[in-house]
Amino acid sequence: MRKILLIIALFALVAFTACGGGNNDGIPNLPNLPTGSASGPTEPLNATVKGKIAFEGTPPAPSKKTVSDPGCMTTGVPNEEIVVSDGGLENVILFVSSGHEGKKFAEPSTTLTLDQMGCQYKPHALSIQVGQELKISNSDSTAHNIHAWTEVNPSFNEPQAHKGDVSTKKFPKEEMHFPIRCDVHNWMNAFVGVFAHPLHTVSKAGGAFEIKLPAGTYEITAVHEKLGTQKQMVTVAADGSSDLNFSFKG
Ligand SMILES: [Cu+2]
Repeated sequence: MRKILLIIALFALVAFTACGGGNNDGIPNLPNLPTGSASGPTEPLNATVKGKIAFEGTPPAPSKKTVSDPGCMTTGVPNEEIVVSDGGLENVILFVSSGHEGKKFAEPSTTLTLDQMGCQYKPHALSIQVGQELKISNSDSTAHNIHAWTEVNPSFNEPQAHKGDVSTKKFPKEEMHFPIRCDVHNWMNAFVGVFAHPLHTVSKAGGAFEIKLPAGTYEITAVHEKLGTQKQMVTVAADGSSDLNFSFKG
């Protein structure tokens, strides 16, 4: 009897460990939506939703992490958790979270890049389509490793020991969101969202963003790695443009 209880306890422990309980910042993963199931022609992305992610409050003073590795070619890297420029919040991932169901979209045809340069990931935040190529490279004269802390997609953890090392990855499932980290330099991380459609982007300088999409009414979700998630509805006509603004409190 004692042996059986021990086995049950072990199974429970394994199940608990395997579940994980979502991302460590409390943002749940998206459900795994089927991809490529819609039939007919692909949707023209002939409408635009654009706007600004405002940052409310006092932006944090830019802090720098002291770097001792000479291969980083820098003595300090900026903290990228909250990046504010011109009153706008950068590195917010924006995506269509409803309204796109049943629409068929073109397969991704471009390759995105994630470079390790100056012992930082560039870009810090990126959004990518399921099946789209991501070229991850090392531009530094030091050893990095690329460690994807996925929960839905297959994880990977590979050394990139030399300048010029390149690895190309694809993500088979939607996942919002996961970090890619370098275990050698513990401040290095990138923040990645994978979507089954091309209706997503990342806010840039000044918090500006633009998403190309088909005409329709959509729920747009905006996610920041530290400041949480917001959702808003927007309607846009074919060949038209609609403004949409968010505001995150620091
Ligand atoms: Cu590194």
